[in-house]
Amino acid sequence: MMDLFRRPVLALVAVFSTVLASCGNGSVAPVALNTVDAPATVTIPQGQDIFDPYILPVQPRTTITWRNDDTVSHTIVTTPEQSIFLNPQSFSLTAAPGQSVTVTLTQPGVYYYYDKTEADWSPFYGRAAPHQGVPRYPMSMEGIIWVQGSIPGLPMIAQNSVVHLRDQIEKFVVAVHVGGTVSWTNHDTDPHFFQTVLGWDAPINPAEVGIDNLLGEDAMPPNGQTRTITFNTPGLYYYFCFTHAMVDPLLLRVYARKMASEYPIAMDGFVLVTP
Ligand SMILES: [Cu+2]
Repeated sequence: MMDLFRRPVLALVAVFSTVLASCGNGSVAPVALNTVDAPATVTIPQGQDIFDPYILPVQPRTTITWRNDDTVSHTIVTTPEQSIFLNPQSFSLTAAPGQSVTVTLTQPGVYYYYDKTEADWSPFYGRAAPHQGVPRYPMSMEGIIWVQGSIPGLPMIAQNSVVHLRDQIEKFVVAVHVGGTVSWTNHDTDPHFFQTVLGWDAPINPAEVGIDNLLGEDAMPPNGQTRTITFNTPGLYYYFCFTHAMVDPLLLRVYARKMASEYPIAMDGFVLVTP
């Protein structure tokens, strides 16, 4: 039993060493195995073109591993948008079939990355749009790493909106300091109905904050009306519009409903609330 358990760990050490050796700095750093904490690993399962889990929360200075169990190479690239809370460090990696690649992130914030061989960056949407025919269409091969911690200079107020005549949330990620507020102005002519994505463990969606109240009759009324929520619990809030998107019950990931005007772009977003 013990031997069976140890074998994958040793295999992982070999992969780590290979990755480090291929970095080109000429020396192989010793690998310290942390047997206490769960490893921060994102898996690329075979033939699905997804990153699993979709959202990975980690502490600063964590080394994150992407393990490619697929039979083709995948790229792992931060989207071009950068701010103090979105992609504060950029990375660009390629994981060959059967191999693992790692990156160590020190700066707290949300890292939004995608595979540029399976999706295209759309500046218009600020989203990675999936290529036609990918196995999980309309889901694109993208993922979120959330490095927890405070971010100096974050505002107490953030604004977002529903775009005029589109089933689209203007900004995918907004961020406020704890105690701050986020306002959504609905510039569309239809109402929209916001709800948090259920099933994630804290610190993702760690508290009832009222987003789910935007599911009700008076949710996001149209024609320039605004709804404001105060966020008193730090965390990463993942939400979507119930009428224009759905949640995959296994991946806990939002995807666009076919009738949504911006299909395949999903009507979803994140609110980062930092301590
Ligand atoms: Cu909607």
